[in-house]
Amino acid sequence: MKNLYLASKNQGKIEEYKKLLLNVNCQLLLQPESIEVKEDGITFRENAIKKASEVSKKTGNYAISDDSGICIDALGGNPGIYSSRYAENDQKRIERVLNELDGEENRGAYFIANICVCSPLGDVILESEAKCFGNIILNPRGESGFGYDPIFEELSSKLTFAEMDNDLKDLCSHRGRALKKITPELLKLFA
Ligand code: ITT
Repeated sequence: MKNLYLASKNQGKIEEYKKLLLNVNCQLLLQPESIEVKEDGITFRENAIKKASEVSKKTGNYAISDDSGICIDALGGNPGIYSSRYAENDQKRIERVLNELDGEENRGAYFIANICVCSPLGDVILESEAKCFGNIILNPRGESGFGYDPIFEELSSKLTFAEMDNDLKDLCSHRGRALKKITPELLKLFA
């Protein structure tokens, strides 16, 4: 069985990938603490490529990365690529967004995920992107998930990501749908 490093230190993402990759016949390994990737790209795609290629080159194994974030219409697409750096923790990031949207009627937003898979030599072999549309609600709802989940109400279900069980979030989320697009290739790669 081939190794696949998950190029992420985000515990919320790690839990989701452990489940999303269950059918792929790989040994899923976590990014070694010693590897720090500087996310200085100006697009989600650039950062995703950087994370997967650095981790694959440094470990000599396949690596999969995910650069994601929430883009809010009334904030001109912010926090976008700065989603994880918008404040010092999830609660403060949520407070900042809610404050910035205070009195704003346009609450439209989307989550986006760019996934990249690199070969053991650091070459990009698979890429995928997906978005999930919704609205930023006035008061957080739900206990599951991570990050901005409690304030993002998905458009069709009217549930926040934090109110969904894992299966439902995987079905409609940016991450779940981006991964689904490349699942046939992943299954072949690790067959
Ligand atoms: P890694 O780079 O180590 O994977 P990170 O948290 O820095 O971790 P990103 O740069 O991709 O990852 O930032 C993504 C941020 O966007 C993440 O920290 C959350 O705040 C937010 N985010 C992404 N996907 C999310 C989701 O499904 N639910 C809630 N928030 C999400």
